[in-house]
Amino acid sequence: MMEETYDLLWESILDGDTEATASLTRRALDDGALPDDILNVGMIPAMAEVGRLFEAGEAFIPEMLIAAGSMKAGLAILEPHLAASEVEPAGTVLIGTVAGDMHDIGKNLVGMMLEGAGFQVKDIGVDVSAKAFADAVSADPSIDVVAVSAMLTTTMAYMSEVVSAFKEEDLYDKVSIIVGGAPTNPEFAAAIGAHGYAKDAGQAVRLVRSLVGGSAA
Ligand code: B1M
Repeated sequence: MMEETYDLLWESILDGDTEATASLTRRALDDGALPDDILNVGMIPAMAEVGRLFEAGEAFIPEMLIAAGSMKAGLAILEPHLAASEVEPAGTVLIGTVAGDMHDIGKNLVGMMLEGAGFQVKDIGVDVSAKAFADAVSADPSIDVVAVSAMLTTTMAYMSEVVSAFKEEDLYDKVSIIVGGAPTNPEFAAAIGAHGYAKDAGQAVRLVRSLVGGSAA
């Protein structure tokens, strides 16, 4: 029965049917589905399928955009359930997507999961320059970790400029810079001098916990 809801959810995201995505997400929650399952079984595979269709030349930018809109509608409903933590903030994470890159769903999800794990999250948005990342850290000494997202092979290279800016501004040893996003990998992270790499939102939470320590649940 839950499979049927997940199938419909998948379809609604591919169709860009925002209302259906929202109501199916609510239905799944009402029926007792775990927020993680709704996300990982119903939603993320739909975005992977949109990406596959785009690559195959069977979907185009408008289709990717409307699918993203639906996914966001579902995520907005899931958010309070993913971020249902009552622990004291164990650290502060600045998160953003690098310059030239507009993808924000993965970044938003990582931010939500970190909040759910008890961290304070400052989201600096998309298309963020190395200087803007560094300035944000200079302006807020409470930031412990900087999480940088990139979804394009063309923009991931820019992550090394973020690391360089932190070295130049003498911030590299004050915070941990961690990277993630589909084209990135641990070898790349190590090569550019990032302090860590996370494949997905769950790993990002574990990584931040290991870097910051503290008692976040
Ligand atoms: Co774009 N796009 N897109 N797109 N888009 C991809 C990424 C692509 C793989 C599609 C494809 O060809 N199969 C491809 C990149 C190819 C490449 O570089 N190798 C691509 C392309 C080419 C483009 C354009 C260049 C297309 C064009 O104009 N010709 C263009 C670029 C625009 C720009 O940014 N300058 C473009 C535009 C767009 C839209 C704006 C239409 C839209 C984005 C809307 C939005 O985000 N608000 C869009 C979408 C929706 C996608 C796909 C279909 C879905 C992305 C997504 O939201 N996934 C994507 C295909 C795909 O991913 N299979 C694709 C769901 C999300 C939950 O997963 O983002 O991977 P993800 O995040 C994960 C992990 O990666 C990780 O954790 C997250 C949660 O588990 N993670 C982190 C992410 N950030 C992290 C940070 C961390 C840690 C983990 O910090 C430590």
